[in-house]
Amino acid sequence: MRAYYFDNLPGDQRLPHDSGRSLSPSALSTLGITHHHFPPSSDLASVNALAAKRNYKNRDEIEISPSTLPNYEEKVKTFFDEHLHEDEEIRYILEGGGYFDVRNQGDEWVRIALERGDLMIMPAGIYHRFTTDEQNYTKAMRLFKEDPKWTPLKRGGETDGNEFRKEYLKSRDG
Ligand code: KMT
Ligand code: NI
Repeated sequence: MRAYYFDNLPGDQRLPHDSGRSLSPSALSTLGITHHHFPPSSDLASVNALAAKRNYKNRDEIEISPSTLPNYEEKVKTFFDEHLHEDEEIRYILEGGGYFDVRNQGDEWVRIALERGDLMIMPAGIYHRFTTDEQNYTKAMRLFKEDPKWTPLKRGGETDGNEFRKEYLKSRDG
């Protein structure tokens, strides 16, 4: 995992867009984001323990690649639409990699580059987007609580007033 400010330059979303300015894990944690690294082959037990501790009962696996996901190019653009969820989301990268971009306190994009074995916990209500990288391959486990409310809500006037958004800002900014 590496976190850095997005460069905001034009170009394919799958390019690194690395401004060269990094973010520390503690800066990420002020956004409510937690990261772990569990090598997939040896360490699914650690993922299971984390899921059990947080009361996560469901999971699925998604393989995002041109050969496995119908309408790949279209889907990848959809994942890259800025949105929030009304539920915490856990993403565990099993193969390949990808980028999650999240908004910081100043509404700037922070890019989180995830690789095989990276597990990220993102709070409900944070504005974010996802893209594959130049490998065009992300195999990820998505972990859900009992009653997942993980539908993406596209950022717009209404989402700013969303109760989960307001909760998130309260916990982030005090
Ligand atoms: C999201 O919330 O944007 C996603 O779950 C993207 C696909 S999972 C790597
Ligand atoms: Ni999302």
